[in-house]
Amino acid sequence: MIRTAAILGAALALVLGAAACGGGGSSEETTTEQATTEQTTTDQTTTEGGGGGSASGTLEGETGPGFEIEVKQNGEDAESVKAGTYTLKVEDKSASHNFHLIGPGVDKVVTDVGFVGDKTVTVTLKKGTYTYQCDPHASSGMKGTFEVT
Ligand SMILES: [Cu+2]
Repeated sequence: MIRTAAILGAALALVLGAAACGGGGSSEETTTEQATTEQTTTDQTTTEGGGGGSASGTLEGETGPGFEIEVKQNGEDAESVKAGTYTLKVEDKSASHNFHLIGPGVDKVVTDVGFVGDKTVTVTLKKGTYTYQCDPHASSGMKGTFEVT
């Protein structure tokens, strides 16, 4: 009799359970609020001519058409004007007259005899008395004065 040896092979089954890799860390989103900085730029540069508290403004001169000459400030006859730098606008209405301003630091013929029209100049007025005149007729009284304080 032939004996058959039965070989029992043992099978090893290795069951590797796949480890589920769940539950990952949730990343938190951090929202940083940015503060809004309002930049209000108030930068008004006031330029005043002369500085040191001196005044500025406009003076209006007029000569002619008759034998009249005058200087006005704010529409009124200039009598007392504060020291400072002024725009002097002269209206010359006659070819027979001129406009000449004389005073401390100023000796300016703004319009000539023969000229008719407007001329604008800048004058720096200091304390003292200023005379405006028409040269050919100053001796006849075609002149005036104002004080600068
Ligand atoms: Cu004149």
